[in-house]
Amino acid sequence: MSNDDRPTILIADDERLNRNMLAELLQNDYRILLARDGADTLERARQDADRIALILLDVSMPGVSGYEVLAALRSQEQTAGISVIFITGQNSEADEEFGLRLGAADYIHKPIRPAILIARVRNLVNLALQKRELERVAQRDGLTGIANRRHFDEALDRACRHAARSFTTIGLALIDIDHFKLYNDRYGHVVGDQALRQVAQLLARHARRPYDVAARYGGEEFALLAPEGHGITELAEQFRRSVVDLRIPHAASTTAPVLTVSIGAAMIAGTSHDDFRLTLLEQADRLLYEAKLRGRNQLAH
Ligand code: GH3
Ligand code: MG
Ligand code: MG
Ligand code: MG
Repeated sequence: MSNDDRPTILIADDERLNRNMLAELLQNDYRILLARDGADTLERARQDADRIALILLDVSMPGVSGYEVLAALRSQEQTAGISVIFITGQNSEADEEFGLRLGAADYIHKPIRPAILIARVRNLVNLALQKRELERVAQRDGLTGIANRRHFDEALDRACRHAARSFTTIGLALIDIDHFKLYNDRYGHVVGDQALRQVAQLLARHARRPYDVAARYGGEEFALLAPEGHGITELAEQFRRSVVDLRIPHAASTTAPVLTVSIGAAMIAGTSHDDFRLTLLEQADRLLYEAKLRGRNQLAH
C-alpha cells in the first residue's frame, strides 16, 4: 500500500499512446491507474472501488466496449457510484446521447483539448470526493465517530441476505451501559458524552474481523454485529471485561464502583424466511433484559 493520498483516476483505453497522453496530463495531480481493455477496466474498478474517484473510459475497445463497461459498473453495488467520463472518437449526436443516458458524467471528443479535459476532470473529481464525504458522514455517529444506526441497519440487512444465501449464521450483541442515567446525574452530560466515546472506541477495537460492525444503536446502547456469527459470545464477554478494565469511576452505580455494561448476545442461522432478522434482534434484546435483571455487568447468551 502506498501512502499516496491524491485522488485516484482510472484511465481505460486500448491504445497505449492515448493512455500515456492522458496519464501525462493528469499524473501530477492524481494517482493514475491504467487499463487496456474492458475486462481489465472492470477488474481494476472492482479491486479499487473505494479509491477511484473517476474513470476516463474509451468507448471503442476490443472485446467489452466502454458502453458495456459502464453498464456492468452500474449493475454492481460496489462500483455503481463511480463517475465515468467517456472519451471517444465516435462523434455522432446519437453516440453522445447514448453514453450520457447510460449514466456517464461527461462525454469528451477526440482529439482532446488538454486544458478543457483537465478542468472537467477537476470538477468531476471534486464532486466525487464531496459525495464520498457525504456518504461517510451519513454513516457515522456524530458523538462517537463509530457507525450509526443507519449504517448498522444496512449492515444487518446485508448480513441477513448473505446468511440466507449461504446458510451461515449471524451473531449480534446488544450492549447497554449500566445506570447511565445515574452517571449523567452524578458527573454531568459532558463527562457522560466522554464516557460514551470511550466505550464506543473500545467496542470499535473489538470489531476486528473484516465484516464485524460496531455501531451506536441508540443513546447509551451499542451493537456488535458478527456475520458468520461464531465467536460472538466470546467477543462480547471480552468486551464486557475490557469496559470494566477502563476503570471509569461510577460512584453512583449500585452494580460496581466503575462503569459497566450489560450485554445480550444471540446467534441465528440464515433461512429463506426473512423474519429471522427480527427474531435475531428480539432474542438479543430479550437476553439483554435478562442480563439487567440478573444484576447487570454481565453477558446473557
Ligand atoms: P440501566 O442500567 O437499566 O440501563 O439504567 P440506565 O440509567 O442506563 O437506563 P436509562 O435508559 O433509564 O437511561 C439511559 C440514559 O442514557 C438516559 C440518558 O440521559 C442517557 N443518554 C442517552 N444518550 C446520551 C448521550 O448522547 N449523552 C449522554 N451524556 N447521555 C445520554
Ligand atoms: Mg479505443
Ligand atoms: Mg438503555
Ligand atoms: Mg442503560
